[in-house]
Amino acid sequence: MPMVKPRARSTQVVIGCTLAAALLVAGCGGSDSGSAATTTKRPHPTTTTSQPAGDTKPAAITVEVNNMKFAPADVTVKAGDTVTWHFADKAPHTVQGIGDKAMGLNSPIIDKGDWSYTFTVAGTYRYLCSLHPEMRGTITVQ
Ligand SMILES: [Cu+2]
Repeated sequence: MPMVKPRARSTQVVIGCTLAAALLVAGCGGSDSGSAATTTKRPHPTTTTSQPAGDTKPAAITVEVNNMKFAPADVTVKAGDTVTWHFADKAPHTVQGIGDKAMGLNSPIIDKGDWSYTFTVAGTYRYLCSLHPEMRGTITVQ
């Protein structure tokens, strides 16, 4: 099978153009993609089972892991919600559940980055950092 050597120079040019295009897009991107508030008043009462948007949507909750602590340490979520731990400390940490109930809560050792867990069963989940057991938090799932 004949080997075709990639032409490094042209590849770099392509990457350069792509970056430039990306920067241009980012620079011009002024469109507000945030969730626009939907109309709250409806002239006609909506029928029965449809729930207002937002109530059933799983929430995204972030716990900051920094300065040797979880913040907020105590979080209350609904069943089905996903909690993301955002690791940004100088030291690596873990999220380690305490007791049988929280056994599934078991992150690797993370230096920087995110780790998420979706809570599907109601209850109280206590956890700590296995490297710094004084770092503790609680997730209450309703
Ligand atoms: Cu730690």
